[in-house]
Amino acid sequence: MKKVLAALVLVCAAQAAYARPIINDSAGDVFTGAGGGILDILSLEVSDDGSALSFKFTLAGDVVATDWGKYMVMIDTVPGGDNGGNGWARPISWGQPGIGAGADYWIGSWVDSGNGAENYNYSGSWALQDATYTNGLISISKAGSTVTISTALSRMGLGANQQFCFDAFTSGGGGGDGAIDSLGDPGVHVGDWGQPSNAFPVCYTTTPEPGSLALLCIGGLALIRRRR
Ligand SMILES: [Ca+2]
Ligand SMILES: [Ca+2]
Ligand SMILES: [Ca+2]
Repeated sequence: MKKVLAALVLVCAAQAAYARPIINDSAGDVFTGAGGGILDILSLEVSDDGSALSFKFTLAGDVVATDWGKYMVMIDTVPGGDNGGNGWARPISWGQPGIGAGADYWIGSWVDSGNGAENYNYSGSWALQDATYTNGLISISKAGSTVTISTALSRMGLGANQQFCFDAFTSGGGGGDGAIDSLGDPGVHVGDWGQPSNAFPVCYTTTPEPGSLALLCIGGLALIRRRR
């Protein structure tokens, strides 16, 4: 019985871990103090419930008080893709060695002018597929020092229990501004506004088949109760 319980605890803990991984980044790893911390990523929380996928940035500054920052996510879901550019044509590349590497999706967002977000897909060239101001299949909100972007797993061609890799960035309002902070890079990522850079990928696995582990947890707990 103890073994069953131990296994159940592990499974349920795994389910909880799937739900909300938080990836931390260094504080102060930006070349400029412009914006009072809005360009400095402290952490990013990725989560999905089997259909909706969200990225929640926590910054070192107040994005409501100072709202000119840009928040972006570069995503690699399948072999191939763009290894040298992105949907906003900023000087930011996936830049990973090896066959098949390359960005497939690019989320770009802003928190001024009423907030907005776009999701681009790469297939030979970058094309806008979703935007807050067109089909509404992507959304964004901000509060205090957080920015949350939500879309659907299906809009990234993803399903249950699939791994994808990504990096998240901050930038300024200039079209040539690069990645001032990179979630995956603990050091100062660029030394100037327009300096080009490559992603430091981190990976995430979507939740297993909807509810399967949750059902196992509930079923297991019921079983234990009955036996007691
Ligand atoms: Ca940082
Ligand atoms: Ca790819
Ligand atoms: Ca960083």
